[in-house]
Amino acid sequence: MADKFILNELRDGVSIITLNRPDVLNSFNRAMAGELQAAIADGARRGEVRALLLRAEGRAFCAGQDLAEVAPDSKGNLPDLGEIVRRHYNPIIRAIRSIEKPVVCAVNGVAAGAGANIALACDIVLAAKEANFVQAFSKIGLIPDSGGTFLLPRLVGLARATALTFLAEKLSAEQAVEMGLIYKAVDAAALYEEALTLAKHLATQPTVGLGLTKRLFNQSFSCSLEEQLNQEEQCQRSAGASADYREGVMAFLEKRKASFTGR
Ligand code: T3D
Repeated sequence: MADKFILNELRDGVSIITLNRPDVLNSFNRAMAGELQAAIADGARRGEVRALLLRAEGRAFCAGQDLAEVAPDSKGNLPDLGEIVRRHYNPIIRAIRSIEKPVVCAVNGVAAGAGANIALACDIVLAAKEANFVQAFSKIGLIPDSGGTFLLPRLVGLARATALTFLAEKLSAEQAVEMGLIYKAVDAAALYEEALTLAKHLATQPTVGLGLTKRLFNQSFSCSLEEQLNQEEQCQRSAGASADYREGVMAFLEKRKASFTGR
């Protein structure tokens, strides 16, 4: 991995992935999208990675697509944005939602367009109180990609999802918490430490069970109750066969702190 626009550091079982194009508010060019895909794939592959933390350098979290890269050329020709979504953004959202490890996101400043929806795809989102979320797409005639049309109605309901995307107004971190869009708003100075502490904590937890829980949540909106109950049965069979279940139960009975290994 080039490690130019995305930094990736492993600390205490947490892959800390940093968006690193602060001069353009961490907006995505092609290389950065590829590097983020590679960093998440690396986290999925490596057994020592038990949780991921997505964060950003500078004053912004991410301003979405780098618009300089997709502007009309000198002849007025436009790039195929569907192809960009297919190659750059869809793989990122699929990777975040399908990795069966917890993904924490620390939103330090503005999260706009694909930048907002990449944050919202993460499992637990903390944001600085000064941060804000903008579904910026409609301002430039686009649709809310990067999972926006899937995630937003599920997170906040259709009425709010429609208003947020049609109006493209900035939503403060505290409003985002009130709407159920994100988990928590914290003081800016405490954001990184709090998010890292949370990710490190998750990395010590029974991550097989957490991963299976994520799998079940992913499918729950498109399954019937009957299908979901059947899936819970299967996933509980897997969770119940894990070393972490054995350890959790024995630790409880022996009145000691459990030591989970993610197996
Ligand atoms: O390929 C495809 O297009 C399909 C996929 C689309 C996915 C998308 O994400 S579409 C949405 C793209 N993003 C946007 O439309 C957001 C554009 N940016 C803004 O609306 C504002 O910059 C913000 C609300 C994010 C922040 O506003 P503010 O006032 O805090 O900062 P600013 O002054 O506007 O920006 C600071 C600099 O960053 C500025 O450069 P300069 O003047 O200092 O040289 C600005 O041009 C640059 N910048 C901000 N966003 C982008 C950007 N440069 C390139 N691309 C950007 N998205």
